[in-house]
Amino acid sequence: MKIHVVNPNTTASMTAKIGAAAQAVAAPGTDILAWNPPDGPASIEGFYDEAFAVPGMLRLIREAEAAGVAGHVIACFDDTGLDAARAVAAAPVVGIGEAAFHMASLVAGAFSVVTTLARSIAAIEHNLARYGLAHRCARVRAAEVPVLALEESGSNARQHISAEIGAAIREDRAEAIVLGCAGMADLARALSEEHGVPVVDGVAAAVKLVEGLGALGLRTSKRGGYAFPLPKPFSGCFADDAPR
Ligand code: 5HY
Repeated sequence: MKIHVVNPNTTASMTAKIGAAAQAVAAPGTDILAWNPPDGPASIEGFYDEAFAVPGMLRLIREAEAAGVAGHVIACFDDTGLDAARAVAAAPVVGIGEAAFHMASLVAGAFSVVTTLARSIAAIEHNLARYGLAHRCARVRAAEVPVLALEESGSNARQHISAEIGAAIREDRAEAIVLGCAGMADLARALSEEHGVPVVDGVAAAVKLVEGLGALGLRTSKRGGYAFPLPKPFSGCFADDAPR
């Protein structure tokens, strides 16, 4: 099966890291298509960046649908544009945030999230409530690491994330940790070994969930909110995005 893993920001090195993390856990016979849009923000740090990442991400969802993928992973921890992607896709669409929350709740009574910057916390807390998992999350923390610092060799991003994980275990009584950024995908195993608790990376979690949905033949319901968009004209720079 082919799985489309879309990094909604435009940083190619992060897309490559995400693609490698996805392929590392993919089953034999699963091919990962790791893409990012050419237009949009270099990183997504809050609601404004997220808004400008969605159109480019949706165009890739449509392109991957045409390529016949078995499913899609939205590799941004805010689950950027998740509902719109599900509306335009027939295949399942899984956000790495939602996937990680569910996986963590299967191995721990309470988990904490460690994300990048404090400005990202509100969207994550909103999603936890929307998914009905807020009661399983002890706290959403920020390591105060800019997203693109995760791409800089020699940055002390990992140390900041590790310190916040230690605080979560001590202060929140977190039994598991969710890494709150797709750019942390390569850190989960080492951080789990360092701290002795499950550390969930949403990219890996989402890939396995899409494989599972595919194996069960479960695709996005096209009734209700995820029905295909109605055909209508779109104007200006969105003319080619019009539903047909
Ligand atoms: C992400 N931003 O996973 C989120 C994380 C965040 O560019 N990829 C991004 O900090 O909101």
